[in-house]
Amino acid sequence: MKLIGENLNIMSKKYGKALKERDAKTLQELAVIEAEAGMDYIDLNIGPAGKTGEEMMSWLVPVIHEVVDLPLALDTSNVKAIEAGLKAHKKGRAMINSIMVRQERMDALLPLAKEYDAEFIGLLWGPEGMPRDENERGALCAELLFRASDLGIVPERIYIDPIQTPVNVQQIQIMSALAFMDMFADMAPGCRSTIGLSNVSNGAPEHLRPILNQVMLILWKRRGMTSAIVDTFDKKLHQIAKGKRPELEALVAKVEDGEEIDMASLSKEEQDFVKTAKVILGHTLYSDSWLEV
Ligand code: THG
Repeated sequence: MKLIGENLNIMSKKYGKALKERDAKTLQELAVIEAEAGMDYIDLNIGPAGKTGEEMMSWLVPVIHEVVDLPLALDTSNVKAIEAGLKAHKKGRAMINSIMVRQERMDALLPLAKEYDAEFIGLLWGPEGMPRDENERGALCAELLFRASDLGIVPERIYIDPIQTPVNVQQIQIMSALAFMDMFADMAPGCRSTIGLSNVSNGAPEHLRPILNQVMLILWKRRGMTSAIVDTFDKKLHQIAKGKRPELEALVAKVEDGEEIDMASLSKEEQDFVKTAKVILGHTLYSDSWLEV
């Protein structure tokens, strides 16, 4: 799986402040950490960024490319800021993060993706907001692919994002996003996929976020997800993404397939993975203390 580092974002205490203060050094240090951690892209999440977005993105892209050669994911709802980022992006192919399946967003952004030969994330968020089930996700995906192919954009440039919701809010939404991924390969050959993984653990206690993210990644990986937007500082997560923890992948698959598991024969780490998989899959109700029971 390709990894997109999420840490350069306006919500972050340290890096959000650095963005607002145009503190290049702090942001460049993060970019180098992300590259050394093996990220394939760096997400530049400047938020909606109102009037300052254009100027901020024009400044930020060359600042980051001064120290790393990675492609950058331009993460903002501000069309002018996206365009400014595309103009400033001279190393490799930029990524637009993201294009929603809404008329005005596609009208504004798909032509830019074509003009700059950029990759883009197609977010399955429609005119009525979040899709309710896998079929609505499928319909939104089909519409986006149709519009893109109409402009001559090839599937290889497109990353579909079925939207990760927090586990402590709606387990059912996670099930429908997973179900969509089961049909995705057939409906969109050659197309790629991605997911904002850390959303799954939003609002969970800080020390429990990594295991939620890790187990969720296994569930996506099992469905052929080709990339994910992730926490650069979670080393175990990277190992899983790169296929270096096959025993944990096999264990989560067993839980999903309803196979008998002898908990007493497992290590503490393995037991925690089993319990967490059961919570995400809705076999167990979410509570902040699921590992203790
Ligand atoms: N899909 C797409 N793009 C996305 C998302 C998505 N971009 C934004 C977001 N979701 C993915 N990025 C993040 C970045 C940070 C966090 C979660 C998702 C996060 N940060 C910690 C917090 O807020 O508590 C820590 C912040 C800090 O660094 O201090 O959880 O779904 N296409």
